[in-house]
Amino acid sequence: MKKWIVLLLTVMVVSACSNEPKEEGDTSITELTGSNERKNAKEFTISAAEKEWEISSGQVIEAWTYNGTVPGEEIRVQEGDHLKVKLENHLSEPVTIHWHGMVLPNPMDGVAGVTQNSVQPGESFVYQFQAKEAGTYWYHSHQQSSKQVDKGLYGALIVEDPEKTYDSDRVLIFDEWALNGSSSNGMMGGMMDGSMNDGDMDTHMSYNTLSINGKAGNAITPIEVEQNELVRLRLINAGYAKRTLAFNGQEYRVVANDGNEVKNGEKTDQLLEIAPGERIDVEFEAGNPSWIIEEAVEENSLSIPVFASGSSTRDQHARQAQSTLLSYTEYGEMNALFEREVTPDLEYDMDLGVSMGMMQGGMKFTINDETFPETENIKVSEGDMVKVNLTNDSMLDHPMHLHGHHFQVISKNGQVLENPLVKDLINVKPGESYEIIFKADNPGHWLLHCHDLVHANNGMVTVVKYNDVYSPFELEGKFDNQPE
Ligand SMILES: [Cu+2]
Repeated sequence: MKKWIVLLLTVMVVSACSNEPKEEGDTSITELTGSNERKNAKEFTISAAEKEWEISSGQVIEAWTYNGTVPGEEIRVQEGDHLKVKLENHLSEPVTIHWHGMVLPNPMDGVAGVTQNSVQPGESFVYQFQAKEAGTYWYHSHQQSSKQVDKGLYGALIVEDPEKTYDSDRVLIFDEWALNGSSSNGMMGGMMDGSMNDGDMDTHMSYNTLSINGKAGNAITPIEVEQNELVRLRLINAGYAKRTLAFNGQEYRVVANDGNEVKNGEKTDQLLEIAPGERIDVEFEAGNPSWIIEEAVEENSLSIPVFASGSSTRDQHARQAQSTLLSYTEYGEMNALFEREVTPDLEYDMDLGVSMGMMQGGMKFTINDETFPETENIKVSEGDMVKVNLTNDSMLDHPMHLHGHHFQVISKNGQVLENPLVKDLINVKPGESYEIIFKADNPGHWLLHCHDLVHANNGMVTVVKYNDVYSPFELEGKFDNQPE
């Protein structure tokens, strides 16, 4: 009797967790390499391990790190380089690395239970792929990512263009932490005085400390520039909450959006918003002797001093209020992937919702009222033009990220965009809708999910599945694969 129940339960668990069953003639995603070993590959070893990390003076956290630092060691290569990265796991829990924003072969995408098994403690995994397109990318664990990215398992991946438009560049990675004994400014202060913006209050209530490159408060490293230097800032949001940055009168241009070049953008000093998972590159000409970039919504929560070397006024930072927000849908020019009028082969509606549920924490984050893995998959055939209609009827932001492809934003709130906007993450705010379109030109199983990783962990994930390929990996199972 008991044995019978165990067997029944096992069958139920297996059928609930495994991917679509293999069909006759299907190809395993593990055969979709497209990137064989190269003799001249640039080699890196990334070691995941626990580390005490001093986030600010006297404040030490138990971080999970790639190569001992938060963020993890920066990986910087030239466009066209082949990479060979060995991930070694010295943690007590399984991990992976996902190469966020990179268009690469499916088995290299680093999603536990979808494109690989999670890398067990004491084991390693080798990622090999070509950095085909210059841009700002980042890497992070895609095993229990809501927990592991939060603990520090992320870093920058910079692919340099051989023809640089700038004199020097700096990478700024934003994150937030729940620390004991911090000041009540920042997130909590913002909530108290009502200055917090729409769509952002849910999962971040206890996150009271904002960081840049793993440092908070006075520990944040100032940006030192040369007079008249053209400086590129590569801004990456590795956190759960969007950042709104004030440049305090310093004019800048946006030059890349999710790693894709933006041309002919006007100089502006508007507020700049960066959603979770998003990457925005800006350039400015150093003229102002001393100024600050700061968080505009949560006052006094984050500031980065910028000063020209040799300047004697480095302690007097220019402040200049600005209240309008730069709109990416109405800024600059990008190379279109498709004609605006392209006819899709397939169309999917995705209604993004939030409801009280029976899951841990009480909140469910849904796609068409379902939570992962019960969400409907997006089934495509190679060559299809796929249109996805994203609608957010909830009160929270949902930064939706597609793996393995770029997409073009066709319209926002029913208004067709005049200039193409090419991204791999679009932050859908409360009440907004976007039509996005991508070409199914990279076979495999690819996640499309909310990059507020708490939302992903509580359901807001689906998978784009190419017909004729299958994944041999399963959720849960003996590798405890948990992509979200
Ligand atoms: Cu979300």
